[in-house]
Amino acid sequence: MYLGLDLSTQQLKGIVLDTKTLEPVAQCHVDFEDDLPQFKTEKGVFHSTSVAGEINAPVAMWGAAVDLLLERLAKEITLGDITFVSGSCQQHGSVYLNSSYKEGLASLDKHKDMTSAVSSLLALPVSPNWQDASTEKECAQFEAAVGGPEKLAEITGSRAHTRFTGPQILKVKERNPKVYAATSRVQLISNFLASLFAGKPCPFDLADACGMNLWDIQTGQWCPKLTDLITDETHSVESLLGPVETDPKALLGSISPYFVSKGFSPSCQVAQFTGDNPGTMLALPLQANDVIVSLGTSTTALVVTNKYMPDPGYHVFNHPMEGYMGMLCYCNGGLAREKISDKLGGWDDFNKAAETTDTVSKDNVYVGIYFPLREILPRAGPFERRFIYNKKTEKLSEVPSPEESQNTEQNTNSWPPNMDAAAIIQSQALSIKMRLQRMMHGDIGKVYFVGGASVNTTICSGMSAILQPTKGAWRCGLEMANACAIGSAHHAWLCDPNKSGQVKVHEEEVKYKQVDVDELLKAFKLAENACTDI
Ligand code: XUL
Repeated sequence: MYLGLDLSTQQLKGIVLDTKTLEPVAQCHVDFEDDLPQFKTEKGVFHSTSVAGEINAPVAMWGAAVDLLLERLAKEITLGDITFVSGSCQQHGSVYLNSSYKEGLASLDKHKDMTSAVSSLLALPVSPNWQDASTEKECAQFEAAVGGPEKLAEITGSRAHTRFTGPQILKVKERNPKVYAATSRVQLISNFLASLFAGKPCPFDLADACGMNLWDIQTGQWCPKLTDLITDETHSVESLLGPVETDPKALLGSISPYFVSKGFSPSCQVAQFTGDNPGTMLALPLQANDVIVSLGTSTTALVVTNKYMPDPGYHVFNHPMEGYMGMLCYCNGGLAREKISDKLGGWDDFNKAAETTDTVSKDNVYVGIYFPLREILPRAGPFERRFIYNKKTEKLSEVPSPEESQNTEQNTNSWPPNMDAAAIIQSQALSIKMRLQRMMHGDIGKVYFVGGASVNTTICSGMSAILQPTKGAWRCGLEMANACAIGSAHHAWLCDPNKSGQVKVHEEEVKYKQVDVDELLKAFKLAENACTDI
């Protein structure tokens, strides 16, 4: 059996697949807030009360979660039947290891549990979380070091982002020098978790290293101008970061004795662990230009690309197997739609409104932009803004919301109350379409909808009408709520030299109506420009 792990913000999930059929035989999860209340996190993290935007997670909690997950899995399967293990972990978070980490990793089995074993390895008990926004100053230093955001994106695949690991390490170096002095090695969450399973320090995974703002994607090396920011006379690049494994199928070794004592076979092999977004790419059999739209709390669009086309407006990583992947990450996804649904009276009314309202009329195009949180793509908000574009004059005018409008009589310049449902679905998809066009060569192939809101056919149809995939739109439903854990189990399978079987997708085609995408894109671009402050 293959074990795939997903260490996400709020949970640790494990899925076990049969080696022949690749169908799930067991799945379990541990919820950090509910199952591990002793760590006192709120949805898996701590929000600092003293440093603005600082968000951390306790590292030992993940050790406790591993023990509990395996205890739960052992009730459903024989752990000794697992032949390969892999994992996908929340991206960007860094783990600061102390000077005895090598011996510590080699002797995890001396500890009675993984909580104390993990604690014994750390120079800093917490890991900066991807939701952290406390490193604006360090981001400016990163962009300045190479000559601006475009240049940084060209080198590392992304402009500087507060959650990215390089700016986070610089923050520890500059604002917490005692911890930095006590740190011998910094890992990502992915190679840290892999190191626990392998019982030795593991290299970075290539795809996940691209989320650090430190790795030069084209030369395949750490970028010296950037690593110079975080190293000093006692922390060389080699000792602080260590190597990056560039072969995604390279195995890390046999599972550590700690896990053998829990019932694993000593011959169980540890494959590389990667980030959750690269891991999700392996859940489905994607071809170049196929897109995964993950509809969760946030929305992410993931695409397989053959060509490296960096831009400060999105992320490019090495694909977890070969080539590249592009990623768009929006924080206004599910919650923004839910706000409109609440206003319209619930999901049935939202869906009906979306299905029965046209955003393109004979004269006008209606575009709404809904950012209840400050958005990453583009950096704008928080606000809700509504625009009407006149097709003849090609002019855009901003209009008040139906609630603000004094105008009780509907006229050509007012926003119909039911318009918001269709407009939010479309503007989220238009933003993806516009940015994908810059990132991809050619048209979108297949679109797969995964994540919680992929069960809503109206949302999937509305988005598909904008994305217009040439090879169809597909919904993978609730099964793919676990896409990330499934992706890591597939990674384990890909690394098995004796593998058989093939990935099967239980997909359902999404039907959609034709809309005038060109007019909508024209209006959307003008509306987004009117809203963007940077
Ligand atoms: C991606 C990102 C999140 C995390 C947590 O850049 O920050 O998707 O990986 O899921």
